[in-house]
Amino acid sequence: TSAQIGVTGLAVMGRNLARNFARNGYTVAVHNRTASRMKALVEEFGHEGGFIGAETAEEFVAALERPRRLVIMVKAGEPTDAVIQEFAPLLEPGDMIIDGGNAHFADTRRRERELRERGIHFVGTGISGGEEGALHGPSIMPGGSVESYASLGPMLEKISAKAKDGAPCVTHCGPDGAGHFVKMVHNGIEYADMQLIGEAYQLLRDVAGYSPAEIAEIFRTWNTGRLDSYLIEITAEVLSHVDAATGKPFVDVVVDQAEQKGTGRWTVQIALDLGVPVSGIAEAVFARSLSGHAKLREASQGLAGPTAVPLGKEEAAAFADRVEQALYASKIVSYTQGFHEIAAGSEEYGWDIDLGAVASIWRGGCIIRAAFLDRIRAAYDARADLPSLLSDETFAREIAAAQDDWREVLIAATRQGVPTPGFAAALAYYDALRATRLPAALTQGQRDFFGAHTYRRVDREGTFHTLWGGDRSEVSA
Ligand code: NBP
Repeated sequence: TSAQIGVTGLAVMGRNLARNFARNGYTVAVHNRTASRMKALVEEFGHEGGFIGAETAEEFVAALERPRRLVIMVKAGEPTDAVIQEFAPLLEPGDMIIDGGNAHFADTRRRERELRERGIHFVGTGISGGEEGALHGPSIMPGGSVESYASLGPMLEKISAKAKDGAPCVTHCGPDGAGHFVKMVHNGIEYADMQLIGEAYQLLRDVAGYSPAEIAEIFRTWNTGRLDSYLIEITAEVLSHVDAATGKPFVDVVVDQAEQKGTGRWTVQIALDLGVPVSGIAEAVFARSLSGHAKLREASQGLAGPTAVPLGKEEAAAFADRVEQALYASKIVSYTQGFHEIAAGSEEYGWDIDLGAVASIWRGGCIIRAAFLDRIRAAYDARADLPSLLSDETFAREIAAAQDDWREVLIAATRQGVPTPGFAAALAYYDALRATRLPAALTQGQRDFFGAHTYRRVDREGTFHTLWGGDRSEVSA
């Protein structure tokens, strides 16, 4: 017998992905640099389905039916290149290498180009959902050739998460690096979502005066409404958890320094290159890095500012409702910014990414799965060339209804000295987009003054420069 698919790299992700394929009836060849991991997998889970354990690269490749489908699940970066170099010489034209790691899309583009020259399809694939997702059904974002998707698509659809309407959470995002790009922005949006939830928590705690257990209940209630999502659900779980050793709320015994692995940072770096304002995602990345600057924070403990005075009971409940509005409005803005980045990447690299399909495959399996994504899909289905999610009538109407509360929450936060960079960046983005005039006109004037960078006028075609150092007359530039 031969295997329909092979997985090399059998740490948590690869092992669970291999089991997922096997549980869905596929025969899976399994391989790992250190063979003991492979043996442990076959020993422990061999009963779950058809596994073919391979100790060497040659055995592994020989076990695969042709054209071969070979999934790499190793640590992203150099290990991925090392594995490609090991296997590519053993493959034949038409074979497929699927990289399911968290690769940078630029690396994926390079690898795809190099392998294409040898006739091998390289399918950079974003996989979200952590180890549980890998086992029970992740959200899958493959790039690569249309041809490779014709062969792989049905298998990926089988092992993927399914949305509530039964649709598989996988779509061919576009050629070469499109899948990893979409996964990168997914993670950026995840950062923003988490930051906004964190700010909502802090406001409910410091301004409203609720305990973590009470806030958990509030999040549980929110989770039955339009904020229904995995992240809100787990937030309630984390907040209601009590530390066994001290009896204190778990959230109070954890060091408040957030870590990151880099995909959020990439989202912002690439957005800067593409000229896309993802201020909400950027604030989320910066908020994590600020939290980690322990010495800087220590040195700043004496700085002046108000001490938050918690509200009374009735006011607190009303305030919590306002925070829900602010959170929802800010969330719409984060997704608006994230989808703008995907649209810009798609344009820059000629990927032709279907934004509605992306929203659709994030509805299940992944960390940002949420009822809300149905609405985003509907917005793009109604109008594929939607200039921005904020141009969608439904979202615009919801923000219109939320904006007074959104502003009130930020006023309260500012007055009480509670940092809310995510909420504030989202509102600033919204107000800047709405503005009929921006101070960018002044910026242009300054640039023309110090650098003769020229400007355009509102009333005439052309480019102009004012002779600032002379008689200040205007000349055509
Ligand atoms: P790790 O990222 O911890 O990688 C461990 C695996 O890489 C092991 O199988 C290891 O083999 C192999 N490996 C390394 Br390290 N260097 C190698 C080399 N030079 N040649 C061959 N193999 C090498 O595993 P993971 O947490 O399962 O993640 C796998 C991929 O999935 C990563 O790219 C990750 O970013 C991505 N991802 C992870 C998650 C998650 O929740 N963990 C979610 C989504 C995506 P060994 O056993 O011989 O050391």
